[in-house]
Amino acid sequence: MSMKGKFIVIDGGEGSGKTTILKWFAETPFGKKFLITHEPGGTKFADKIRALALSEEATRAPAETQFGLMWAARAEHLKNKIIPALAKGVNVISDRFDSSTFAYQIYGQEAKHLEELFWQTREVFLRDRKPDIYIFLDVEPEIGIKRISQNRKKAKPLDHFEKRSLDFHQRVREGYVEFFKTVPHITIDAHRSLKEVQLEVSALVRKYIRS
Ligand code: Z5A
Repeated sequence: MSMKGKFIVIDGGEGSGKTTILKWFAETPFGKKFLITHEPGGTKFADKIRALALSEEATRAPAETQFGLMWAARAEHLKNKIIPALAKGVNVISDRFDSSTFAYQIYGQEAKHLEELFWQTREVFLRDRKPDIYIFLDVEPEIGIKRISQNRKKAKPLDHFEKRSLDFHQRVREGYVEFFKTVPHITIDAHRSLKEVQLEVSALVRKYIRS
């Protein structure tokens, strides 16, 4: 089966702006042509797994549990939403993907023993459906956390990952840097104003889709 659509992932730590930027992008004339989706979740069943993974009860769940839940949700999302769109020639952008599992479970939750299993699972689950490019919105955890704790509390309560220590979020950032040594990616400096980051993301996507 030939895959015509391009598969782009946008990822980064807390408050890097992914969600805000994708919401804006989805409303632009260019953005309307994309399937914009997110993880964990993206389908009805994957959203149920998301609810489990982010529930209070999961606060103390070990990395192995979260690793399994995230990959289960991803398999659903990929098979039932992403692959059908790509096959129809639709370009897909996912807010978070396997880069988040590497950063949060293996680095954030300190489970380096899962690293080999991560790459094996990635090969078996994604096969020829690996993202074409990852856009990494890089921001210092201190700054990202400040953004979400100032602006987000009322609209959407913080989940148990967001409530973790600064050390956790620093490890997550290290995890992203490590992951991106292996896959095609573009790093964007997300310390700048939302407008600047937004315009850079949009220009990059445009350039990438045309190339
Ligand atoms: N998780 C995992 O552990 N393993 C996995 O495999 C996957 C996920 C896939 C839920 O994710 C959690 O699941 C997540 C990782 C874990 N844990 N946490 N935390 P989610 O995607 O549902 O939630 P999130 O990504 O953390 O939150 P978010 O709302 O999507 O945040 P964001 O995209 O990073 O930021 P934002 O909502 O766009 O922006 C936050 C605020 O900052 C907002 O008020 C903006 O206006 C402001 N902002 C953003 N950019 C700027 C700039 N440049 N300047 C000033 N202010 C800004």
